[in-house]
Amino acid sequence: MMNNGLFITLEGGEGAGKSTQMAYVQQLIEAAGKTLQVTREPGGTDLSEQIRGLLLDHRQTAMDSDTELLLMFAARAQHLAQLIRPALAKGEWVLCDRFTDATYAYQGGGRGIDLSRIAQLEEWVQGSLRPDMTLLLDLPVDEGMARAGQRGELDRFEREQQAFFERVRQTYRDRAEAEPERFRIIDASKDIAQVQQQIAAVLKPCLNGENGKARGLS
Ligand code: Z5A
Repeated sequence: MMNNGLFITLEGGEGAGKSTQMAYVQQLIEAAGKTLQVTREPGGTDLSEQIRGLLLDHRQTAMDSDTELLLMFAARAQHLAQLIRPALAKGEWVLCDRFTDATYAYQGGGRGIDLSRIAQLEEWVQGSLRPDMTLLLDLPVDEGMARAGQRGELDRFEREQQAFFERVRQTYRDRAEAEPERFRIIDASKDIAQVQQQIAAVLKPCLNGENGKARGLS
């Protein structure tokens, strides 16, 4: 029987620790003997990384919200076609730093675009493909901003105000509440080692093959 790889996404607000924890998640999955593709959004392919450059460029102050939304899905369409779907079709695992939940959180919650419009694009670009598991690194916005504040030049999203990030966080939490079978909420306010312990605990069943499922690669 074909061994199904899982599609796992990491989500969270500003400074939640995704970049810090990606390497740990990668290490856990690879140590369990799985073949893994590690990737990110927006980005993951040459073309999608070029679109990322446009999206994050702080000089693009005139970018319309609809343009931003469509660029996110344009980058995603290429990423799915070139990397994510081929990997899953081969039975490999895919670990992605952000995916469509970020679009609901940032373009929906943050920018105020109607969530039903995002759902239409999701259906068009992804068909039935959804992550098998989403780890949501959740922490209060001010704590995340304080952590992220150590950085140098801020990108177009990092220049947003606290109210924007509060809406982002609330949208993530609403989605996690609506889909408890897919989301695992991680308390990201704990120290790095404690966050890792929570991640290891929620991933263990999948790594032991107790949480596998057939995926419709439409
Ligand atoms: N975006 C969107 O709008 N719509 C979409 O559909 C998608 C994305 C897919 C790029 O994302 C932007 O794209 C993003 C949303 C938008 N913009 N924002 N904001 P990104 O994921 O590439 O960039 P990011 O969100 O800016 O990541 P980040 O702010 O770097 O956060 P992070 O990766 O979660 O944090 P980190 O770099 O791991 O940690 C931040 C600092 O905290 C660092 O100094 C760490 O050492 C420290 N840290 C980490 N964990 C801890 C703990 N547990 N305790 C104490 N300190 C910690």
